[in-house]
Amino acid sequence: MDKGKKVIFSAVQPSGALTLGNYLGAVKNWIDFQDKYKCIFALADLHTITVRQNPEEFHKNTIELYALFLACGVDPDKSTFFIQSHVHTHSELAWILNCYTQFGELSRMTQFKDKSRKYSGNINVGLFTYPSLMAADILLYNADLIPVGEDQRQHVELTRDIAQRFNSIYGQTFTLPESFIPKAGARVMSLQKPDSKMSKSDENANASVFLLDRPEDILKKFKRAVTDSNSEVRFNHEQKTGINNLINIYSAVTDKTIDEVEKEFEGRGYGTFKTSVAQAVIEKLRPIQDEFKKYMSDIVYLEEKYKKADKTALEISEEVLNEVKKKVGFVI
Ligand code: ATP
Ligand code: LTN
Repeated sequence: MDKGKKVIFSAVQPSGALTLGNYLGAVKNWIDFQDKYKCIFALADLHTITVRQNPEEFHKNTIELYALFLACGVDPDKSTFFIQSHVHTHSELAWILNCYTQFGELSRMTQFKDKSRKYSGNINVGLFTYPSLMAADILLYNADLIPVGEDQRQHVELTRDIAQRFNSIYGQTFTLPESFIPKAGARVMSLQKPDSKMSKSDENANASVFLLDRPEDILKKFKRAVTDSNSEVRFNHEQKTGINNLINIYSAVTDKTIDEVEKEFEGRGYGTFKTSVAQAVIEKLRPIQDEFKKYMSDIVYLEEKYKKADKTALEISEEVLNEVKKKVGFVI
């Protein structure tokens, strides 16, 4: 590993097509980090099976997502971009960390509570221990910074607690990670229910904009976006209205500040604004969609890139796992 450079780690689950929320909250920042830091990224496919998947779709989503990340600008020659289930150290450290994570801590995780409600017929143990696997992902690379959306902050904090606990029992072993949460785009909300976050597994097709959506569908979704009965394009700090979400999206996509956006649309009404947001998103996504098609037509290239990254990830993480095992007292 490059000594001296801070380590960035992040992952996304291949649980469906990426949304604009995933892009603005996570992926966009990954790209910006690549030149300055040692970047390690993963497709968190072991996390994905905490919710029941259709095998063919899950398989297809994983390959497509790998291609989509490259299309978004993840450079496999600059960053290590691997598939979590290909690197056995993750499951192994996750088990060990389970034994240093308290039942009470996991019970307090809001994602667990939300998902238990959403998938009430399948509240499996994996869903419960999801954060210890995520902690393993992070700690295996001694990552310093974790770029994620707001919803993952709690999991990164728990990772710090677990690392600290382990270090205090066995001596300095793990680096304590910090989350990196972008200002604009940290929490992109559903276009239909602006009080919940935009999510790739939302059943309402109009609620989420997907990176591979056709321009006409993107326009339709923004035109139908739920807003309040006012008409002034102003950020309302007291209420989490749909208009706040649209302003946020426009600001993140165009790199303009909220003030600049308000000025640009002064006296122009919600209708015009919705069309402009759609247009800005369409233009942002066009080159990504073109690149995606190119990568998908060369599966051999994709395979070559993830296999190389899997190998690098294994080499780095095995060292950390062995140190942990030694400290705990395993015969190795
Ligand atoms: P699922 O619907 O399967 O739970 P998801 O859309 O919530 O998926 P994840 O795979 O859990 O997406 O998250 C991938 C990354 O995208 C994480 O860093 C997460 O914080 C970020 N993210 C997810 N949804 C949003 C959102 N609406 N706004 C900003 N960032 C988001
Ligand atoms: N739980 C994350 C995905 C994820 C992750 C990680 C993110 C799995 N392991 C490690 C950052 C670091 C999510 O996207 N919901």
